[in-house]
Amino acid sequence: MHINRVERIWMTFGIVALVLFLGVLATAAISEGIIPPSHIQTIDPAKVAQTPPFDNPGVRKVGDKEYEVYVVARYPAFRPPLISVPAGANVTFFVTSPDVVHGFFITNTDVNMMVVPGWVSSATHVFRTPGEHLLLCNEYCGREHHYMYGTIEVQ
Ligand SMILES: [Cu+2]
Repeated sequence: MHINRVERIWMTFGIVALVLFLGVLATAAISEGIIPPSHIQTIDPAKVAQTPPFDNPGVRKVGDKEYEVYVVARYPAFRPPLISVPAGANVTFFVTSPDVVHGFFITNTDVNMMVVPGWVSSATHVFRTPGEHLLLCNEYCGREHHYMYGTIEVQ
């Protein structure tokens, strides 16, 4: 098969660039120990339903204006679907998935995490004003992905 000289140069450039970028990515990921966003907390995805506190997901008051919210993202819904927290409190979300990769995005906040089976992703947020926020899965997880949402009610 004959390949034009200019075409060959262009293909070589593309392949070298691809290998170079993958090399940089792999080197950075390995040397910096890059992992999914979490407290480096792991969980057996097959036993999420039996593992406390994910066996009973929901809101826990852990101190004065300190809350922890445990959420299970399981296709095609979040458990619990409605999360009520007070305004002005420090709210830490702990999210895991027993099945596939999901997203955990709370509208009008900077809470936006990938939820990977086997890991517990966490983020802390203070909701300043009362109101409602939509909780969305923003990682395509299956045919009913667009039904995967919840509500954060700030009182
Ligand atoms: Cu989804």
